[in-house]
Amino acid sequence: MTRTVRSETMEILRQHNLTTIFGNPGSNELPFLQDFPEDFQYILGLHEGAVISMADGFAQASGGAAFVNLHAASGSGNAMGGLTNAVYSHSPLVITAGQQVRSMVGLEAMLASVDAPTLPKPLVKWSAEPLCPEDVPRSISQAIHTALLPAKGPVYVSIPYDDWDKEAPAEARHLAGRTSVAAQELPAEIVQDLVVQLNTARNPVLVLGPEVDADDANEFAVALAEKLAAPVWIAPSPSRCPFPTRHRSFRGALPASIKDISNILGDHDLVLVVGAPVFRYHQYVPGLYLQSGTRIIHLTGDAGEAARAPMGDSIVTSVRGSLRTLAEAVDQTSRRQLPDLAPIPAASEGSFNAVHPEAVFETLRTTAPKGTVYVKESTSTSAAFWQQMDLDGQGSYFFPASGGLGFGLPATVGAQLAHKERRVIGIIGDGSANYGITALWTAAQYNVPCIFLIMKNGTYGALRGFSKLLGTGETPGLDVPGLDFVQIANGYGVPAESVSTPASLKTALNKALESNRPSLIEINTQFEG
Ligand code: TZD
Ligand code: CA
Repeated sequence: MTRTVRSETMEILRQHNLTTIFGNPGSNELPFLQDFPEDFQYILGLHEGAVISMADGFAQASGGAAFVNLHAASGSGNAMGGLTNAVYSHSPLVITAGQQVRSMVGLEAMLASVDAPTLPKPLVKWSAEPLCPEDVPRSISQAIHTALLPAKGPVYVSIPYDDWDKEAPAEARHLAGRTSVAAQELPAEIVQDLVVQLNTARNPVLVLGPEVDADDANEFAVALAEKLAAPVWIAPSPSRCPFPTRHRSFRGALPASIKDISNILGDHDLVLVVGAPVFRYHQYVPGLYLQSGTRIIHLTGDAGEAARAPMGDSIVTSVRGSLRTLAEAVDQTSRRQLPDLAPIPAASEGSFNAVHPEAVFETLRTTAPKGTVYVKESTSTSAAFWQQMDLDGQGSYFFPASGGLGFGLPATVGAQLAHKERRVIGIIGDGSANYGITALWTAAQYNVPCIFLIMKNGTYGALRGFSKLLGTGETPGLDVPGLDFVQIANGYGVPAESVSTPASLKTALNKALESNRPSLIEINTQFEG
């Protein structure tokens, strides 16, 4: 049987375990999907924003790559917002898009993607349109290896649809089985130097980022913190939870302003930042980047993060490998162990007919099983979340890594597709839900048993917070009244109910946990502006 560009490509995908395809098709993509192999599954999303974020949630929860197939420029354009998150979560998304037939791109026929590789730049690591059909399989292979080599991230390949039936070059047979590995262990002399600095620091502190969790290095972070008896902060604007939140070292998520961070770190002579940028600021509150007497050592797998940091000494290395090595090599400190954490405070009372966000999270903590995976996209409730939750273990928390809304609801579906054992609960704002709402349909049709909690406070709460910070007062476009998520969910085929008290939330949550279908709970929540 002659090997076609299509069959060779499918074999490469199969060898890389990329047999789940997230997509939304158009005419340009149908020839790729023709003769769809039985060992592959196609997950249809109804809008490309949902497609890309489902794939992102799937990739992050599974720890592997995810394959995406979009429709030319219009489909790729719809996915661009989601792509901003995938860049900063270092999600290895292998994104392909169908192109018009080669002979009709130049004359700009309908659905030709003019200068296709330029479209997703600068968001992707690599973007290409193979110069001839014979180079399609190798380009797909290059895309996969590029996405997975450090720093991981999304890539994009545009493929003219008349390429798929062409005969593949015989030498393409080398592609499917090949491997590429980054061996980035720290050399002994660097380890030695780091160990001396950590052993002799007077008051060291750890700042841990999402890459610790992505690299499954959480246990080594705990071991290092215990040997140093050091407090641990999660790096600002956290998109993952790299450290158990009820560990005595845990201090919470760092605030995201220049001034607040240097104030907190100013108590320490040595700051070890691992697996995060230095730093991912958000609110602009100017001040010192770093107080005198504080030094930063920065370990990251991302050379870009190392290069753009405004202070500190960076080492580009494997986060997992370096944390494991350091946890083993540093001395057990003679400083006193840190005291136990104070007990979690009781949740604040909500008002009549509205649950306080703290009570939502308290209910989750006391009702959902251990090992539950949380995807969160409710922007005004972060403080309540970190105060109330008890997160432990790798891969238990995901938040849009670049703050682009539309991640949460689809990523809940994608993460649940990756997890057979762990239940995934999406905590989604009534504003955020709308950017990825069509993923409800995918959850219903593929019977993905995730649970969506819609935090309905009627407003873009975070923006009300920002309007205070910026002194902009009452501006238009801040409220979102008149949304009925029970009806919306029913329309997409997901059973739903609305609750207004912690007790009814608990009942609804237990019911959702017992069912093996997706469900949505709309929670009337209180907004404290
Ligand atoms: N559009 C997109 C794609 N991403 C964004 N981040 C915004 C707009 C701006 N934005 C924020 O940064 S937070 C927010 C918006 C609109 C409000 C989200 O409201 P919510 O959550 O109801 O989801 P809270 O808890 O009420 O803040
Ligand atoms: Ca809201």
